[in-house]
Amino acid sequence: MKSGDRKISRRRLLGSAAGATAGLGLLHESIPHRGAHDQLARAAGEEHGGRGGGGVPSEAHKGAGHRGTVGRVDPRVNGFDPQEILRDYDRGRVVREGGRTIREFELVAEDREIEVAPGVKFAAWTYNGRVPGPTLRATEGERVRVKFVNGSNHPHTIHFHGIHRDLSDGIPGVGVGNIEPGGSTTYEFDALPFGLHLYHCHSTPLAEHIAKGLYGAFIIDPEKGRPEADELVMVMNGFDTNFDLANEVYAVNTVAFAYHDSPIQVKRGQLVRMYVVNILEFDLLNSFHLHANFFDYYPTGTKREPRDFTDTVVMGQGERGILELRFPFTGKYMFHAHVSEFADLGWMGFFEVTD
Ligand SMILES: [Cu+2]
Repeated sequence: MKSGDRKISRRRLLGSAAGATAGLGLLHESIPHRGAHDQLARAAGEEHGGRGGGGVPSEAHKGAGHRGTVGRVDPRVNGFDPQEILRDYDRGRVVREGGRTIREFELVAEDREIEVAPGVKFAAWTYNGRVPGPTLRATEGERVRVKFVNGSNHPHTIHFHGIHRDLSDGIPGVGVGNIEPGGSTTYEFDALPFGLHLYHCHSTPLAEHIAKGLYGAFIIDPEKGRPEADELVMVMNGFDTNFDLANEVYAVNTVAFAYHDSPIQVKRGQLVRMYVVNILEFDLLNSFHLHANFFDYYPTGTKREPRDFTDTVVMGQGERGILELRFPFTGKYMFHAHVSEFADLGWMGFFEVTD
């Protein structure tokens, strides 16, 4: 292979079927991730050292023993905390009109610099100042009314996944179309079907408007509800920090290694329900793998019966699903993208299970 072939760009790989087939082996090397690798892996050396003797070190359940970052992202600087995003649901304001329940939400687009890994700043576009935007939650059959205010310097929309009229679809050129800076509109539709959906900006260039941070999870609960559980929202995302149309940082809920540094606390034996959304841009696939356990998997959450009993799910862009499980043992259990490169670049964390 000529050395010049190695400079093939990720965009060109994806743009050509023949190139993609021939180039899959090249993909990893051709992604300009080196700088971020070095930056994110700096801490790895110390944690891996000094345990050559075999046997389980006494601190095995305390230390992660895996690469992470030097330092932490201060949630006060970002104005949002991945730990809180996990269990933070916006159920809107309920009003009754003509015998119907209406849920009113308000989303404001805002340009805002956020920190996605310690010292790694990203000029984000946000809904309500956070990435991902608020997790909106309604019940099947209710009316949803979303007031959208564009406080950003760019035109934006909100496009909801679901079943609704074209006029409420939130895309340029249909209905109210793009909302200009300083403008506002209201989207209204019925909450259908029940399941796990998402919302995101649909202005062009589309990949940029999504990758900058304008997205969030949208849960429609079945009318009869779901069994009581500890419910967690995980939006799998990534950040192109050097404008090369590829991600340098990967995460769940935006901050690289957030749940590596502060494991998600869950109780042994309790039903845990994860709402997992893949909103990654620039990479065709993402995945979710859990260690030492299996889960029931409900793709898009639209059926009452699980499709799979597995420990790994692969998701394309915009795919999402509900994962249900119980942890039978106490301890620390890793979860990460089984696209292993993403795990090294931030998409890795732990559950800490206690009695
Ligand atoms: Cu936008």
